Amino acid sequence: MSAAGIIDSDGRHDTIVAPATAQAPAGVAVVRLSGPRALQIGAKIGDRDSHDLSHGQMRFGHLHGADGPIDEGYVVAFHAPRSFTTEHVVEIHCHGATAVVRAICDAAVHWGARPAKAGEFTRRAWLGGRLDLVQAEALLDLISADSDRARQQALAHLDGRLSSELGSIRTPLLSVLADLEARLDFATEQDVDDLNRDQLCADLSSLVDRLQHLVQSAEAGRLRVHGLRVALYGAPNAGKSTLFNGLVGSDRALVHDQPGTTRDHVEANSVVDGFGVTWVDTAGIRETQQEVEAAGIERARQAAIASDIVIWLTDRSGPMPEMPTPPGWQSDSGPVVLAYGSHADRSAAPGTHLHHQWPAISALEATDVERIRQDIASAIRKKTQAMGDALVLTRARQARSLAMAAEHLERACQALAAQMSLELPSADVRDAIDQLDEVTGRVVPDDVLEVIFSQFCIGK
Ligand SMILES: Nc1nc2c(ncn2[C@@H]2O[C@H](COP(=O)(O)OP(=O)(O)O)[C@@H](O)[C@H]2O)c(=O)[nH]1
Ligand SMILES: [Mg+2]
Repeated sequence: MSAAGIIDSDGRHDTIVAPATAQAPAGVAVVRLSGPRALQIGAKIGDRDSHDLSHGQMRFGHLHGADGPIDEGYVVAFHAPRSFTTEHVVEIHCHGATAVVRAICDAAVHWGARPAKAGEFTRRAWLGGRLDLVQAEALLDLISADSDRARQQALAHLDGRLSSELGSIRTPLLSVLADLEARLDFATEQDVDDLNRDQLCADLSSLVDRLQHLVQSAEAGRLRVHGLRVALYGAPNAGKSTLFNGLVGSDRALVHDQPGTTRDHVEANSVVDGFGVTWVDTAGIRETQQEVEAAGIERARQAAIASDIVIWLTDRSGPMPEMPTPPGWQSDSGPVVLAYGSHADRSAAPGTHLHHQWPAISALEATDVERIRQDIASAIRKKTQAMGDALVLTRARQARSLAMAAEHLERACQALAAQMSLELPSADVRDAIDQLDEVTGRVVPDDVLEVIFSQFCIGK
């Protein structure tokens, strides 16, 4: 359970190596080494004496492997503990050819390093006390940020704002626990009775409020970091694929006047108002005997359920078909549904009249597409109103733990109010602290750690 307990099942005293930059032809790539032998191995590759690798100094020269020169480039060392991992770290800046990067990694392995596992550099930074777990997760979010909101949110957590809020909840809990334990261990009946249970309950309740405020912010935080899914939904030929292409800004989905063209759903990403949006085009909903189309329609329903916002299109000029209603559209927990009447540029089909219940749009008109994008932006703003500040949770893991911490504290209050033995509130306060510690990583089960660090790629 403890940090100390996991140090060495995977050989923390090994020196690890991995490319720190993405593997693709590029002007420059960086290979990173960390561990006790990093300086010696880096010096071998840089073909110089390890004393020569002073902290933070870039050294230019040939880069060598066991079989001779590989490239020319820079070697820079960061001496423990003044490095990202708090160990000796060496970075080798070489040309970004995959063959060069591979040869440098091979050379490092030849001289005693081993290839790093996913997230292992960050894991060592955490073990070295450089980051807590909230910050390690923020780093992961920053590395994969594809919108401004995601980047700003990750940076706020990397700065430690959430960690310090959790710390300011933990500190008073520790004194409450110490007080309760002292009374249990050493006190006479008289001392126990001295306890101002009402005051203690009031203090705990204000901490519960702060925890619950954080838990409620988790939905907004998720949208900020991971973005939203917006699904297009409706009958065949409503113009979903045309609108999808307009929103995405390229001809990603096939458009055809034959109904039932879109069968599998098609996804594309863009940014709306600083938020990452995944647009999902889906198969038109209708009764069908065709097995493949029916499977597509089932996927469309699933996509609508799994989305945050549904754009529901109906051809306002056509004979009104049975309107395929998006699943869960009127439930509180379901997606926000924005309905439009499409084909606004057309007159009504013979024998029918135009349907006026929805805002009229033409998927072929750039101004209408822009208007829908604006509607989406305000729907996103409404969904994320709660998050004026950076103090939001960004992971389900964090929300679960803090909700449990709040529950423990509520139980502690109930036990205090009911004049029960102090052992009960004491155990609950301790459990609440454990939950906080699991979020920041002071105490964290190994399997949770595995999940967190395995989300990183190799070299991070
Ligand atoms: N006049 C007009 N035609 C449209 C409009 N939107 C789509 N279409 C046409 O309607 C047909 C079906 O469009 P498509 O986007 O494939 O519909 P989907 O089945 O809902 O994906 C195609 O021929 C489109 O060019 C529109 O707003 N106005
Ligand atoms: Mg389509």
